[in-house]
Amino acid sequence: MRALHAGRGLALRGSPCSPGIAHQRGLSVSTQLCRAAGNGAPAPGGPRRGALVVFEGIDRCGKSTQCSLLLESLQRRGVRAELWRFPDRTTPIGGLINEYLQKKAALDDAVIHLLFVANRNEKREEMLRLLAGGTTLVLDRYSYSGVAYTAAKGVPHLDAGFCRAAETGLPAADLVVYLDLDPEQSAARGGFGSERYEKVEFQKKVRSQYGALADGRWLRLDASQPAEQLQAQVAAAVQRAVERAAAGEPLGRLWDYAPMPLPAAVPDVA
Ligand code: Z5A
Ligand code: MG
Repeated sequence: MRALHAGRGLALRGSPCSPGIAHQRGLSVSTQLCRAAGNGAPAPGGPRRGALVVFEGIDRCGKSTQCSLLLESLQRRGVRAELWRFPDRTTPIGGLINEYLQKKAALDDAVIHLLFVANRNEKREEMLRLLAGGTTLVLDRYSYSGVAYTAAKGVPHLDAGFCRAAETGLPAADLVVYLDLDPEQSAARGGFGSERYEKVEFQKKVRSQYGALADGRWLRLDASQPAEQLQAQVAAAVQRAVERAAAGEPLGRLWDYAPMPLPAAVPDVA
């Protein structure tokens, strides 16, 4: 299964005509897909914002499997969507994180934590621009991993409060799909054990941190169900989140869900 991860960190793009692709090629995002600055409500006659959907859970619980199935299902329904992974191992910061996770580099716990935070912040602007332009983003891990994994280390100065504060300024997910699985079961799935945090005892602590983070925007699913069964539940919940976002529900910020201003329209120079 690890072979699937050769491109870990690569933003898996959605429709080839998505604004992300245009941006990747150095083109500006079409004004048609952009929106005026505001509180998240759709501009009159303007595009509807996309939803921010995040998958979380311990190692090997099935996040990447569900993310891919969801992307296909959204695209089949004509929803413009992109799949991203955090950490994004393709950036220079992501490269350092990759070295750390693969145990090729040792880093202080605070330093690696802040690198994960920086890795999200280097994608923040693009994330907001795509959401504002109507693209739904499916994220394979995000800030919630940042809090759960570092807090699970039990380092006194890196508790959950510290970790949450470091995420300030990033958008909150409209929906967190939390795939809950017993670490013993996830370990039995194969491919478990090669990276730094892949130890059953540590994953148990991470699971407990996730339990403390969950709120009303989380959909907790029993990840021991067959993948197709899980996907049906995921798709239904995501559909509702996409509709709420399109109807003008403001994007919230971490951690209080106060409305987050979306970026102003990007001029079309293409
Ligand atoms: N980390 C952090 O510390 N701080 C941060 O801020 C962030 C991350 C963002 C990144 O790992 C590590 O970085 C992670 C947290 C930390 N460390 N750990 N642990 P990652 O995201 O690159 O990898 P992962 O999520 O930990 O593992 P994974 O291998 O990508 O697992 P997955 O995506 O959840 O599972 P999967 O690849 O979809 O499936 C795993 C296997 O189970 C595979 O053989 C599937 O065929 C099988 N599978 C999938 N679904 C099912 C079902 N439903 N039933 C049975 N079998 C299934
Ligand atoms: Mg994965």
